[in-house]
Amino acid sequence: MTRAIHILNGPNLNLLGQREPEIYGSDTLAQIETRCNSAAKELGVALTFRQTNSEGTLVDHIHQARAEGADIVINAAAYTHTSVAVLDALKTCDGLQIIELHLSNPHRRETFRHHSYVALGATGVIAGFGAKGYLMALYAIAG
Ligand code: CA2
Repeated sequence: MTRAIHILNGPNLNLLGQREPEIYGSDTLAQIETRCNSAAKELGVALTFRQTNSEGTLVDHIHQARAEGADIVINAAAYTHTSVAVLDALKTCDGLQIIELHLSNPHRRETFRHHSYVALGATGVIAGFGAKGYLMALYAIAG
């Protein structure tokens, strides 16, 4: 059976490439999505790539990945540090691989970014490698 992977992106990541390139790089989310689609083809995985600015919709996206039995790569952005709802949704995904992803390394930044709810539900974490981290996560799951 073809492996399915959902890459889920949280709030403000739709603005990637437009501000703070020194922290988040200059690639847009659309460019990252294009690269992920090429890598998914190479790896023979079915990829769904999503972004939302709302917490409830991010929870819905996790539920949809779970319903499809898809592994999850999640950059929950600011909800990483605040959302018990996102953690609870991830914890329902028994048997699925979950990679917490960040473009920057939150541990080198403000202390409020040092705690992650997502990490409590994740198989592993990739942080600090910029846009390349998305491909690293795909290869970690399916390579
Ligand atoms: O490094 C990451 O990927 C983060 O998840 C990004 C979040 C931040 O709250 C996390 O601590 C770390 C912020 C995403 C905001 O995206 C922007 C995109 C363009 C311009 C400004 C912000």
